[in-house]
Amino acid sequence: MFKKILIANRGEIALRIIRTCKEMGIRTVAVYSTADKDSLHVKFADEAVCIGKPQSSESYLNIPHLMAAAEITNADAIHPGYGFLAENAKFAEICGEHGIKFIGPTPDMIRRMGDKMTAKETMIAAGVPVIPGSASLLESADEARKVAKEMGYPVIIKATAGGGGKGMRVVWQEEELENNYNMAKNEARASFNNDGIYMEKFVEEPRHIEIQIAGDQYGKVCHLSERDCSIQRRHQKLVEESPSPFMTPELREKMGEAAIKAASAINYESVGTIEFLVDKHRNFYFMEMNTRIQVEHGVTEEVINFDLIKEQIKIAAGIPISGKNYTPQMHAIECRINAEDPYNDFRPSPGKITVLHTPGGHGVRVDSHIYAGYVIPPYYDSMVAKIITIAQTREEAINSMERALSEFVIEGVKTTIPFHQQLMRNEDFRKGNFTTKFTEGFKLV
Ligand code: MV4
Repeated sequence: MFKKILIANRGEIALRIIRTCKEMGIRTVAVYSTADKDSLHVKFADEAVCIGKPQSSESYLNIPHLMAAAEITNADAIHPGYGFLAENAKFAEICGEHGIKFIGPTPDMIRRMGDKMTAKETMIAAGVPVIPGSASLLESADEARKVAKEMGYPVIIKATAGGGGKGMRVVWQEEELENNYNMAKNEARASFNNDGIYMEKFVEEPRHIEIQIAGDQYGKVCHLSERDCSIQRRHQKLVEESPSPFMTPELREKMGEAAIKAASAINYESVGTIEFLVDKHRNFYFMEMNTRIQVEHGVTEEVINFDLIKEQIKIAAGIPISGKNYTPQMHAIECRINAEDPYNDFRPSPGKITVLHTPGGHGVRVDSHIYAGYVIPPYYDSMVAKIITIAQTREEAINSMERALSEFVIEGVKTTIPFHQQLMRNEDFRKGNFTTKFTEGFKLV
C-alpha cells in the first residue's frame, strides 16, 4: 500500500480524499495556491506545499509545480480528484515517468475515452448500444446532409474532443444543416484545437442515467448501480440520486451489463462512470465514459454502503476487487450547494462566509470545505457543499432534504439553497417525472 499520497486538488474533494487516507493509515500531502492558504485541506493534511498563484494554470494545473511538490515530499502516489488534471493523459504519463502512481486509469485508457468518436467506435465494437449516427468523423457538409437525411431530423452535431455538452449543435431541418456544420467545426477548432465532429440522431427529452463501475488490474470489472443526474442546468448537474426513479430491476441488469462490457472493452482499471442517455421507452445509449471519481460519488457510497475512494486507492495499489455487482439498498439524494445567485441567472457569488450553520441529524451527510470566516475565492468552481440525505424511500429522502436545507444557514454570499428548497417541493420532481429539460421550465418564485 502507498505510504504517502499527494492530493492534486482543492476544496471538498481534497478533504474527502484526506479522510479516507487517514482511515487507511496513509500520510497525505496537500497542495495549494496562494488563494487557498487558509483552506481546510491545507490544515487537515499531514503536509502542505504551496504550488503557485491563484489562477489554476499557475497552480492546480501546473504539472512541473505538482511534480516538484511530490518529489520534495517523497509522495509515492498522486490522487487527482475530479476536474483539473483528473482526465489529463499527459499528466498521468508524467507521473508514471517519475515513478509516482497516478491513482486512476492508465494514460492510454484516458486517451481512448477522451476522444468521443474513438470511444463510440470502441463501444460499437464491444456491442454496447450507442446513439444512431455517423459511423466516423464527418468529412464534409455534404456527407453530414446525407447522414441526416437517412436518419431523419432532428440531429445533433458533437465535437469529438468535446464532452460535457461543450460544442454541441442541434439541427432541426436540412436548411439549417450547412450553417451548423460550419459553426460546429469552427467552434471545435477554436475550443479544442481539434475540429473533428460527428453526428447523431437527437434524442428528445432523455434522462441522464450513469452507472458507476470499478475495474482492477487483473481484468475484473463490476458495476455499483446507477445515479440519475437528469436535473442539470447548462450541463452543470444540480441534483443526483440513486436509485433512479425511472429504473426497473430489468433495466438495471441490462445497463449494468452494458457498463461492464464498456469498461471491459478497454480493460479499464480504477473506478469510473459510464454515462447513458435513456429515452422514454427505456432504450439506453452509451454517451461518454468518465475516467475519474465524480462529484456525485457519495450518492452511490450511501446506497450501497461502500467507500469508493478507498476502492480507487486499493485498485491503484494492485489489490483485486471482489467482482460482485451492487443494488441500491437505500435511497440517497444529493443537492449541490453553489455560491451562486439562483435569482440572477446563477451568477457566481464569491466572498466571505460571515455566518454558517450546517445541517446534521439522522440520514444527513454534508461534504464541504467551508467554515465561518472562510473567503470563497473567485478563481475556482463555485460549489461550496454537497448535502446527501439517505432514507429507506425516495419520499423520505426528499422530506429529509427539505428539513436539512431549512437548517442550512450560509450568510455573506448568495447560494443555490432556495433553488433546491423549491425543487424539493415541486410536484413533478416528487413524482420522479423529469428529464434533462426539467430546469428549463422551472420557475423560481
Ligand atoms: C445528446 C442529447 C440528445 N441526443 N445526444 C449533453 C452532454 C453530453 N454528454 C451529451 N449531451 C447530450 N447529448 C443526442 N444524440 C442530449 C444531450 C443533453 C444532455 C445530456 C445529458 C444531460 C443533460 C443534457 C442537457 C442537454 C443536452
